[in-house]
Amino acid sequence: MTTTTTLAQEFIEKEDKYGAHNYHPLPVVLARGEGVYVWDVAGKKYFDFLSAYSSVNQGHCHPRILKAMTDQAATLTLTSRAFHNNLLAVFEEHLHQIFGYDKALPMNSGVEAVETAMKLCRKWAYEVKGVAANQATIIFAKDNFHGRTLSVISASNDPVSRIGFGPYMNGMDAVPYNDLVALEAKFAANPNIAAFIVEPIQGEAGVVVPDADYLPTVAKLCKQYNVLFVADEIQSGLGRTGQLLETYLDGGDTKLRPDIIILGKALSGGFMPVSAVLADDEIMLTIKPGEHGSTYGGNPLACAVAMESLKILIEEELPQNAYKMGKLFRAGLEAIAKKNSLIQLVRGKGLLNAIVINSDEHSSLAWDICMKMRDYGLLAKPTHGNKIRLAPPLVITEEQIGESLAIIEKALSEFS
Ligand code: IF1
Repeated sequence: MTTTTTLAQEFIEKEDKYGAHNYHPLPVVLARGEGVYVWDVAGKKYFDFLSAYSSVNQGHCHPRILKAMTDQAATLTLTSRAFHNNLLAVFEEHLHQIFGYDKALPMNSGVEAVETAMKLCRKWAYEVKGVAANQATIIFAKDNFHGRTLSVISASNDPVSRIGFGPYMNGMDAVPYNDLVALEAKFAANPNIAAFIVEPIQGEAGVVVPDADYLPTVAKLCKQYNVLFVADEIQSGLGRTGQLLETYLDGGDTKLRPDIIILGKALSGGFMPVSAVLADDEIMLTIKPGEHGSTYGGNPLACAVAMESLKILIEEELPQNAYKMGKLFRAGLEAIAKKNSLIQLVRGKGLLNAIVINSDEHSSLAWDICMKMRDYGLLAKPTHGNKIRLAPPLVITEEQIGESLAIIEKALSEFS
């Protein structure tokens, strides 16, 4: 038996009546969040194993971000970029100190930052690489997810994101993910390639971790063919996978330095849309005054929130916690998988994980399991039919991992 209270049902029906039907949410209506927990309108408490798609890495309503936000909201929120504000410079310097790129370009949503990176890549191709006007090509990986704008869905091969929204933008091409031979073949065949834009781990595709040599070789091939290596770390970055950026590849000598890094989501710890593109001068300075921007990009409120969000990640050692808790969590899932054949596969890194359910992509089983987990107090969402993403806030403790595994096991046991 599933339980959706009457009060929740009222909100769901009203949203259905007055809101666009561009989502199909799990039937739960949330009203409050704190740390790893959220509460619904009836006061029922849940573990949040989605973290707003890796945005609330710092935990819901982190008190330090709340304070930074309310202090700044009472002081100055928006100036536009027609004038300077006294936080943008500090935020940009902060990004430089943490990530080591010459410059940052702040935007709001993730997809805007992806668009910004694409514009930088094209400009760089024309002004630095010497590609003839309007000939630049950007390569993407198949099964990518980079957002919802027309140009970004032009680079998508997901029919649901794409079909019915044509005509699509030119100047893009795709290669299978985790396929270095295909990538090099593209690079060798076309001298007009500006960039390869890739997710270090494919999120929407169901948490696909590429082979260990994939990203290092991508970096090498990009250098060899004078192509920009662009990492969309919007979901994989900021501690989620057990390190500050997934392209750090567990540190040491293997640490990569993509030409462009795209950040979003957890950059504001879930408080507001804040994104940023990081690059060195050779790339960033190809865009001149007036050529790109956004009314809200770099607003002082966003700068205050983002700086505090970054400080928390580092000071609370959240990437390290994600690494440790992720290991424990996957070991627990593997143990459940040994007893319960419904889990076909456990995959992921840090606290970006997924289980593949032993059913075909069109069965409702993964959805039904998520409904059961909901009833037992844990929220997760199926993706691509038979995969369930499991990605709690990075502040989760060992004890909470244990409790969560017990809920997952109990829910699964009712289907086997
Ligand atoms: C939705 C997915 C996750 C992203 C990467 C850019 C963006 C995203 C790597 C755009 C956004 C989203 C958006 C959200 C669902 C979610 C998602 F399942 F669709 F793929 F996280 F896995 N690059 N990811 O993952 O960022 O413009 O949304 O701020 O509802 O569409 P945005």
